[in-house]
Amino acid sequence: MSVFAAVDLGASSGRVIRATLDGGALSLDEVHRFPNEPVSINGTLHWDILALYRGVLEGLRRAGPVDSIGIDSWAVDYGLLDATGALLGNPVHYRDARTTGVWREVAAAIGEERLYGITGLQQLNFNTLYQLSAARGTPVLAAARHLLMIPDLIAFWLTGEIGAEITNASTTQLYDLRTRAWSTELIAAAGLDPGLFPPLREPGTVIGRARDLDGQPVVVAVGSHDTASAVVAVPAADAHFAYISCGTWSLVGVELDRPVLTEASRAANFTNEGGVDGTVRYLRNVMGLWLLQESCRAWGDPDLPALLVEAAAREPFVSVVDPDHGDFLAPGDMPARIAAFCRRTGQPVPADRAAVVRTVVDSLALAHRRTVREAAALSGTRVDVVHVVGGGARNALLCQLTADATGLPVLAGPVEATALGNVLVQARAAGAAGPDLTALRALLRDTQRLTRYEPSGDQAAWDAAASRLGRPNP
Ligand code: ADP
Ligand code: LRH
Repeated sequence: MSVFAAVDLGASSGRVIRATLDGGALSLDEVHRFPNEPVSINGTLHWDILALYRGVLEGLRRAGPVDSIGIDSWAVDYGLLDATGALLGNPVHYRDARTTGVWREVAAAIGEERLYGITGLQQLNFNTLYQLSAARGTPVLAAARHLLMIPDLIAFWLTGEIGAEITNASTTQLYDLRTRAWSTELIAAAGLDPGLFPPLREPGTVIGRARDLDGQPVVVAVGSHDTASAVVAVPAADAHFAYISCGTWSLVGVELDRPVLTEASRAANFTNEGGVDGTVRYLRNVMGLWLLQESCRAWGDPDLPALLVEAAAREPFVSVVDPDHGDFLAPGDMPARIAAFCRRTGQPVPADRAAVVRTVVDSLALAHRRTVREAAALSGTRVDVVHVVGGGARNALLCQLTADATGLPVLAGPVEATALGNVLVQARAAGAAGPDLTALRALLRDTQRLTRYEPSGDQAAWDAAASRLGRPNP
C-alpha cells in the first residue's frame, strides 16, 4: 500500500488530502481544510501566505507518515526572495487592481503577436509578466534574487530547494512553450533580471525532503498549476472530450499534443498552457463560480445547495450577463454589480437571491457552451462529451444546464480532481501507477463516482439567450 499527501491550495480554500493506493483501490481522506482569505493592506490585496503555510503544516502533520508530498495551487502569483532566501513581503493577489491597464501598454511595447508566438498565452491582466511590470522600480523587486511561484515557494519552505515547476511556469507569459524553457527574449524585453527565474523542473521529479516533518518524506513535483493537476484527473475514456475545471474559475478547453498559435486562436484569446507529460491545455478562463461565491459572501454565506434548488425552479434566461466582464473580477458587492449589468443592458434586475443565482448559472452555462465550441473549432478537436471536474461538479443545476447548452452529455466528477491529479503524478513517480495519462485516467474511472447529465431542453431558447450577449456565442 502507498500513501501520498496532496496539498491543494485553491482560491477559496486550501486542503491537505491523504490518499491511499492499494493495488487498484484508490481512496481519499481530506485531513484538513482551511479558509483562504485574502487581506487588503493599504489598498493592496495580498494572499495570507503564512496562514496558508500554517494550514499546510497542520494538514501534513494530520496526514501522518506518507511516501511523498505534492503541492499545487492557483497560477500566476509568486513570492520574491532576497539573497538570503527571506520572503520580501506578502505575495500580491492576482485580483489586485495594480495591473489594471498595465497589460495593454506592456503587450503593445513587446508586440501582441510576438508574445503569443512565444508563450501561446491568453491575455489576462494578471499574468505574471504584467504583475512584474506593475512592480517595476519598486524596492522589493530591486532587492529580489529569486522568484518562486506559490507551490514552489511552499516547496522551498519545506525542503530548502529552489526551482520552478513547468506547468505553472507556463502561466507566467515569460516561458517559451516551443523550447520549454524560460524565455530569455521576453525576460529581457520586459526589463527583468534573468537571474530571478530558477531552474525548471518537470512533474514527477523529486524536489527534496521535508526537513521539519517526522520521517522527512520527499516532496515530489506534480502538475503544480492546479488546473494542470485537475486535467490529469479528467476521467476521459478517449481523446474526444472537452473539460471544464469548475471551481472559483471555469477553465474550459481541450487537451492537445501541440499548441494552436493561429491568429484566430490569439484573437479568441485562447491559451496554450503546459500540461503534464508535454500535453497542451488549450483553454480559456471563464470567470466561473467566483460570481456565486462573491454573491454568497455579500449575503452572509447562506446555504448554497438550498439556494440552487430554489434557483432551479425559476424561469430561465430572465437576465443573462457576460461573466467575463471586467466589472466582475475584483472582490466586492457582486449582486450589486450583476444588477448594474442588467440595468445597463436593459434586462430585468434579479428580484431576489434565487433570481441572482439563476442569472449566474444560466450565464455560466452559456459561457461554457461558447468556450467548448470555440475550443473544438479552433483546435479541430471532435468533442463527444464534456467532463466537469472540481467543486462545480456538485452543482447539479450548472451541470444539467451545461449539458443542455452545449447539446452534449456532461460527466461530472471527481470533485477533488486537482488533488487526485496531484496524487496520481506522485503515485506514478513512486512506480505505483501509470505509466501514462491513459492508465491514470482508467484508474480514476474504476474508482471514482461520476454523474452523467444528458442534454435536454430547447436548443432554440439557448441560441436566443446566447444572442442577447454582446459577444459572439456560437
Ligand atoms: P477552488 O479550488 O477554486 O477553491 P473548488 O473546486 O473547491 O474551488 O470549488 C468551489 C466551488 O464549488 C464553490 O464556489 C461552490 O460554488 C461549489 N460547491 C462546493 N460545494 C457545493 C455544493 N454542496 N453544492 C453546489 N456547489 C458547491
Ligand atoms: C485556477 C487558476 C487558473 C488561473 C487562475 C489564476 O485556480 O489556477 O487556472 O488562470 O487560477
